[in-house]
Amino acid sequence: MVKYQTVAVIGLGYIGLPTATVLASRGVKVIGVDVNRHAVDTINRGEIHIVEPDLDGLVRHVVQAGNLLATTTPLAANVFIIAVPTPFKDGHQPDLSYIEAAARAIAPVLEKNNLVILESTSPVGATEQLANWLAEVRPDLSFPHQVGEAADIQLAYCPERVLPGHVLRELVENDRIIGGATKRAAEMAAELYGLFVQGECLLTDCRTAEMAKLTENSFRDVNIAFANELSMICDKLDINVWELIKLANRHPRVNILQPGPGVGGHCIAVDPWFIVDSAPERARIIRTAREVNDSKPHFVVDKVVESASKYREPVIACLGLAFKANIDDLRESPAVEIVRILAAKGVGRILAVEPHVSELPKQLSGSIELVSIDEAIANANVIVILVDHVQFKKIEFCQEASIIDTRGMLSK
Ligand code: SAJ
Repeated sequence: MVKYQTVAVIGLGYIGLPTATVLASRGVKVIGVDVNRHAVDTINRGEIHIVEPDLDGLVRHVVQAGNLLATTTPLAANVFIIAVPTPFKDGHQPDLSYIEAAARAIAPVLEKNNLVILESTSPVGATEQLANWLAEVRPDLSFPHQVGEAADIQLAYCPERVLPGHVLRELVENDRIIGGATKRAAEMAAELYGLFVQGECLLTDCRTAEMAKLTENSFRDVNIAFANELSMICDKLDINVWELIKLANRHPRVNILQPGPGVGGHCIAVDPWFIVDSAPERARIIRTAREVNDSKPHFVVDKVVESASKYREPVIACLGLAFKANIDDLRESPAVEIVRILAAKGVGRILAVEPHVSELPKQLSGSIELVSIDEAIANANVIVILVDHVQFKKIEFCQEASIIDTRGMLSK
């Protein structure tokens, strides 16, 4: 490892920080860049501003060893890895403004023979757009879309595919798709990822790599939508969907995923829209799956309203706010959405339980009370299981309360 003495990672969030840290742990000098001064200061103290198991110890180690330095402005490096968010705008169109800002920030320090890697989940064509933005600021340098292999600056698209909560293990063990703007770019990027990836590095072009990332998350979304649709059909037909799925999955070629209160997180609930936006008239199943999954929280709300109507003064305990079990992440969480709608409808007294947070998120402030498991169970006449956190599996539910189990926790 002599070629990549210095790597700059732009965006020190859930993906950028672990990537910077793992690279630094392999002896690479890493400059971590983030516009968030608080994040930069925290990392330079050897601490972290996000929740991810085991990351804190590794960050402390690489910062103390002098291999990771965080800053708010990019410095010169051999490789630049961009790992910034790509949310969507109104109308579900991808918002590439963070990538553009990253491009404009690194352009002034680019040097001949640099490699720029985009890791952010992006619509097809984003890497070429990135090259255009860089070329605009640096007409003195050549880029692959202008001169191909001979370009001064090489570009690659290498999507992350790690599961939150298991990031450090999956960063190393997962296979990695490496899309090069040129063959040379793909080979350069593969050499870099080869420093820490034990899985296989699979080389392709940028557009295929961009689409692969979107495809993986859409595959998951479509399959969860199938499970969620089944759960709503089974509710009507008075069939236990969890038992049904368990039985159907005994077929050697059937593998149905689990229904839930809806799909959350900032990936699976977002990425399929990038495909829909690129080919609206063709992406019919992908769009419908999004709509089915987005409709599930409303279905759950209707069930709660129906149950609550049996009580004069309903007290509703909502168990879990995170977007999935055993994490603290509330982003795009269907549980948060359900609790918010219930409160807005004034269905009753709402008690929320979330062992991973100490205060309610802004959108739930007001009449909702954040309480302990015991307090919720003791007072509720309607209990809604929204997340199957390990803490909830130990609860002894009283017979009298009405229970709405969106995760099938009690059926498994
Ligand atoms: N969910 C269900 N039923 C299931 C599985 C999941 O309702 O059977 C729900 C979860 O409760 C959650 C949502 O789907 O609300 C997403 O959870 P997840 O665990 O499936 O995925 P994420 O969002 O944590 O991470 C995904 C992963 N992608 C795939 O598995 C294809 C991860 O590998 C990606 O790196 C990540 O998105 C990303 O960053 O794109």
